[in-house]
Amino acid sequence: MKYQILAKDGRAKRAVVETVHGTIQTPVFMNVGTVGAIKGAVSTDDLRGIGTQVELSNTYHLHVRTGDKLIKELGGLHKFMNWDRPILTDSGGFQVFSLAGLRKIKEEGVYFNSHIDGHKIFMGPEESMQIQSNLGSTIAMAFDECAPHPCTREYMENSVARTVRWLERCKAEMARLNSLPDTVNPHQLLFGINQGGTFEDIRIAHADTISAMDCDGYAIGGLAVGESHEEMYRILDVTVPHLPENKPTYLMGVGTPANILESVDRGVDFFDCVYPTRNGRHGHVYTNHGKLNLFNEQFAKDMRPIEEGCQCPACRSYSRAYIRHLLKAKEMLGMRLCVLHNLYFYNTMMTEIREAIENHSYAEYKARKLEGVTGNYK
Ligand code: PRF
Ligand code: ZN
Repeated sequence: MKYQILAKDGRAKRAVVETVHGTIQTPVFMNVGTVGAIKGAVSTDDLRGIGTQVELSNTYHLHVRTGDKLIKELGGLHKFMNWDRPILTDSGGFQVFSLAGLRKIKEEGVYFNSHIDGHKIFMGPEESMQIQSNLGSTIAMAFDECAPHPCTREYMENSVARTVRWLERCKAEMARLNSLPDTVNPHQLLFGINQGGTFEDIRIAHADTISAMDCDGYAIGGLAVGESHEEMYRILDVTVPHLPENKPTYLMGVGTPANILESVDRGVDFFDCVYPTRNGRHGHVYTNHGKLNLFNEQFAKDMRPIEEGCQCPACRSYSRAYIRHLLKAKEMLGMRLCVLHNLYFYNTMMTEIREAIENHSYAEYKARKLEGVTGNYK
């Protein structure tokens, strides 16, 4: 992997990442396709059309349904879902904590019940790496614990210490898997994950420790889990300077357009979030004049596109009135068009962000965009 910073504007970084599956221009918003599909009947052809650079899938979900062994047998996740650009897989740690029923965290890993049929599963660092290796993703995430928020200082110290030991095991297992003769992607990259909740000193000590462990990139986990936006920005302010500047920095599960604009300004260059897809499925669409709810009566006779001038597949062909009608009639096309518009909105915002950093006009761009996205639609 090669990471090259092309421009900086304040703390904002504009970089390129070269991978075996092609180049990633950062800052980037990864489009979430949990089970190897973007929810809302969005195809990989659609993704290519709306400028998606990286698709994100989940280790845990693909393991419990269909199974990583079968996907490996069929040639890996890229071939299976017909996507040849980069894929990042999350390690399962977070999904196990947020989804699975009864679970027990031990030194060796996590024991939990499947959210599909309740059967007992064990996942530790080695299992997570093996599953991600079977999927053959471009970037694998380390197996971590995203501690509950809030939790005691003592809980957090123990959790973070274990996450460090888990990262050592992830690294060793990944090295072993990448050297096997039948590995789907022998160049698979590994990103470590910083934890520590809102305890600044724990965050910093953990960032220093994992930075010395020479991962391909570093994520900041354990944020956007219930703390305020101000707390999240404060943690980014103190943590990002303790992660290597010459490697990707990924803020997991974030966020709103405003969260992304603020985090780019603090040196983050990878993002992912379910908001554009989840909101789209509920008829909530992003515009530069605030978010609108297409279920509202006010759009019943509105023949304008969701956003004037938007080049997405929804806005190029359909009106708010028609999409509202589809949503009300529970026609799948309604959801699909809203999701496509929202992903296009996010992807396009990232393009604007990259241009603004290159032009050293990020501060002006951010102020203008923030005003638009947080504004109330009239
Ligand atoms: N860890 C992992 N995935 C995640 C998170 C985390 O802390 C978060 C927290 N926002 C989202 N996704 N492995
Ligand atoms: Zn649009």
